[in-house]
Amino acid sequence: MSYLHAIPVGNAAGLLLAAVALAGPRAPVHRAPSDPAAVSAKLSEWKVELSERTITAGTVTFTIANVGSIPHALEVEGKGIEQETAVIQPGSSATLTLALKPGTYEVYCPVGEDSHKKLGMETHLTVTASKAPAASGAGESEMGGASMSEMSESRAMGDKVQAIRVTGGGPVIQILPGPFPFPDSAAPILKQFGDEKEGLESQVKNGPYSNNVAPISGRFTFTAQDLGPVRDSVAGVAEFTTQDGARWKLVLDRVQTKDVPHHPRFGGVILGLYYHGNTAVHTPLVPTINSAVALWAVGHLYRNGALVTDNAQTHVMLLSRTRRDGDFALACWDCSKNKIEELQVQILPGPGEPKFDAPGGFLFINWEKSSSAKPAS
Ligand SMILES: [Cu+2]
Repeated sequence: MSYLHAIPVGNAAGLLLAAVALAGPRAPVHRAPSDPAAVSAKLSEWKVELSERTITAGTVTFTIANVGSIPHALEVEGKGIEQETAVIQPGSSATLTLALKPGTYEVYCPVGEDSHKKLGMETHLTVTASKAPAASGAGESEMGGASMSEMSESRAMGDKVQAIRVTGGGPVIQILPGPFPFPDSAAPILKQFGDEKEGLESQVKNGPYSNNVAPISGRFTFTAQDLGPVRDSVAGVAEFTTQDGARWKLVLDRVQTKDVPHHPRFGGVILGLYYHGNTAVHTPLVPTINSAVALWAVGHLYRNGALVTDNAQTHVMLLSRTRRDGDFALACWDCSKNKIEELQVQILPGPGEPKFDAPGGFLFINWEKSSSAKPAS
């Protein structure tokens, strides 16, 4: 995913000045080092920003401000330490004082059983041996650079799955236009959507997120790789016959990486994401879900063997089950704890292209009991 690379490195000299200013009045704690470190942390949706990326070993006091609009907290984990603040309300602050040994620590928001972490509220802090002083702005900058490349490396080489193969299974349904069943839950979230609000509000009344579904047939298999902001890739084919008897084929071509407000695309593919619903990330007209993989891609779309477009805008996710057995009605506004087995593909025309020959002009297909695996390399 692209979070790591999207974190602003900041101005090293400015950060150093901030650290000096903060370190001033602090009372010494029992550990010996001459300079207890001070790190300020800012929490917001959906990031954790630290004033320092690298500090020296010893006592460190984190001053944590929640500058976001919902409650957050801060946890520091590594080298046998796992300490967190209480929940911090928006506009409030907290402090956390720890004795840190040299090493790399994960610093994240533990709220929502790691759901905030999955949305990006995660960063790292490198603690170096205490004899290396932060003597100058230039020195600090070099250390910052080193820690960034170390982090990239550990992320790339870690045991985190970087690729996933997904196979659609179980009942297949086509979702047709209709009203969204949780308009009252979505309304306060929609208020935050600015220019997009109007379009989304019309989708509340008659959009693609409805209980109006038709059982169909089809298959879908794809492989996606999460390799950073520009190297993500996807390959796969979906074939299905819609309720009107038309045979459709979608061939995934390449990922779409361009972010739009409220719709980050995470470099095209993201493995593990908590979003939609009440998160204010992507449309709230999908219930709140966890996804094993979410991707945005451009595909070639065919109808009854004839090319419709080479520019089909495609959103795919393998997500927490949102629909119930039997009638496949949306069963929950917060579905994030349900089993991840619903495979969803939404296909829209490219910019400026005509609507598809399908109800509502879009294609929205679910495979209700799907599975995923690490692809054989
Ligand atoms: Cu949080």
